[in-house]
Amino acid sequence: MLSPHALYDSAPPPQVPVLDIDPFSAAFFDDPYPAHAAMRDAGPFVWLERYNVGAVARYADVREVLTDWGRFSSARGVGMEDFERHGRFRLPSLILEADPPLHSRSRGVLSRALSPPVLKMLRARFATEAETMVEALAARRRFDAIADLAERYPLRVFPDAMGMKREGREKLLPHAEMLFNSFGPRNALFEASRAKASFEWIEEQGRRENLSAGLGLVIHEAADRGEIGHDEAPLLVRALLQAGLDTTVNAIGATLYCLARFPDQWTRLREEPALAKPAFDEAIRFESPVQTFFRTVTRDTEIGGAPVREGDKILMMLAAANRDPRRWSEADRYDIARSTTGHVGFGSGIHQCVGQILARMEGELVLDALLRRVKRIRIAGEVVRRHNNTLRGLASLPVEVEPL
Ligand code: 4IA
Repeated sequence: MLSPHALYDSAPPPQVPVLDIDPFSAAFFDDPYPAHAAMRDAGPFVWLERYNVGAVARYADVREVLTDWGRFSSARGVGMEDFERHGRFRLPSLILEADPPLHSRSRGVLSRALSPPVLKMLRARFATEAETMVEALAARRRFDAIADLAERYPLRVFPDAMGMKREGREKLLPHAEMLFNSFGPRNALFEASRAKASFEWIEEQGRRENLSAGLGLVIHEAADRGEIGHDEAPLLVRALLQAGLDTTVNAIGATLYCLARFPDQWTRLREEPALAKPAFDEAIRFESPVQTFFRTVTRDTEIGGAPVREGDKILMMLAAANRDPRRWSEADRYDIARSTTGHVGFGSGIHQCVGQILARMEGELVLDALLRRVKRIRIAGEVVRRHNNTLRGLASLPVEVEPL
């Protein structure tokens, strides 16, 4: 059945399995795992008839699409809309929605802005904030692991690190909510979040006069050196503001949800606190805070022997790849001691998350602080899921902790 939000009317390519799955529906968000398995088992390349887009869900094929930017382009948008057919509803990102050579130049600037020596200077402040926050929460015993920690911690450290002005910071998460919904269809979820945010506001935040010392100004300084245009700097600051907050919120949220749900893994982590970083990465594999992204096919080709046509959109099921039993043993088990190398929760190839060192630093510091203050974590109320076309996470996770 065709969705009222479908943007394409192309027929499925011959011999490609056609599925009636809607990866942007409430039922899917509540339990995506049976649908992930159905998509993986149907074949290497499948067709989603509700939207008339292709999809890959097996690890090997998701990796293939992620790592071949020549055949699978980002420049026509990584959401369901094709910039060439549907126009641009906002200024495209100079990094996310670009191919080489434009992408490479943007990427160079952002990876220098987020390089290990820069992040090392942030680490002490990030650690102190994690300690202070967790100390107060441990004393309270009962709190909401999402609102009071997974959201509050990145909101405390990230806008400051960017050098963002104080006024309007409460708009960052509603903006991200809309942005990540906008990669899917124009469904009710997107419309509701659009009513609460604006694209103009985020663009202004990247302008030099709205920034003080921090990562944002580092990007403007790259423009002073001629590495990028002065008109491009605000858009690259926007990229970090859009990509750097809600993702870490949901990654930290996923980690806390895993450790509260699987107490044996919390015990294991207490025995070996050096597993904090792997525990965070395994939560990203297990929950995949960023569930999906699209590419646009640049020329007729094939995936796993199936015909793939120029101009079609392909949905990459990152979350399904991260639990593909063809790649992972006991894929549905959260295991902090496993090797998570190769998970696609941060993507793969030239677009792989440029902020992953910063994200891992935040995750590790929150866990370090918890390990120093907390003996046990248990779920102490109703777990409420948050629905978003791209992000997977919770709206509420009431917990009770036993302080050390
Ligand atoms: C950008 C994939 C997600 C984390 C992301 C969102 C926005 C941008 C980049 C990445 O605006 O460039």
